[in-house]
Amino acid sequence: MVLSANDKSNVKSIFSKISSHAEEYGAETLERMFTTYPQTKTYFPHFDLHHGSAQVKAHGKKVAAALIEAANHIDDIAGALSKLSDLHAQKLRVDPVNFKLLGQCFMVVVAIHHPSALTPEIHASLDKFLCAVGNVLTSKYR
Ligand code: HNI
Repeated sequence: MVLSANDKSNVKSIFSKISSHAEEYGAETLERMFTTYPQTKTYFPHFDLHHGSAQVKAHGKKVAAALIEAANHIDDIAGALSKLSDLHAQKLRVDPVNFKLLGQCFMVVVAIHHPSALTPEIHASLDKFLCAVGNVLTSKYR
């Protein structure tokens, strides 16, 4: 997934609006994913997944922070997420289809909170970016 210079600038502009809401948007993304695609819950048997769960909030913050890190290093997403890529491929072994589901839910959260910012062009660039992040996190499966 190749991001053009225009995609990169679109991603940075939407993330400038997202960054200050990392915990909230991350937790909302996870809650939507667990509700809409219940099969994703199988990776979190050790979590309390109820609405308002402190574990989901804390995890949402970590996931959003990783996305922010990727956006901040958009020319080297693989380098920025290298450790996370090891973790997801070697330890967690999350089926790659799930990354699309999480990305979809994140897009919905952004759309809800920033309806006018998510123009079709920004939507397309953010979609490419989330796809690139998913590709990085599933690039080391053996
Ligand atoms: Ni993911 C842990 C980021 C997709 C299941 N994940 C993490 C951590 C980050 C993270 C950050 C915390 C690492 C640490 O503590 O060192 N995950 C991301 C990102 C995406 C993603 C940026 C996609 C954009 N993860 C997914 C998906 C699933 C998933 C799609 C499964 C449906 N992740 C996990 C699980 C853990 C995890 C399980 C361990 C949680 C724990 O604390 O036990």
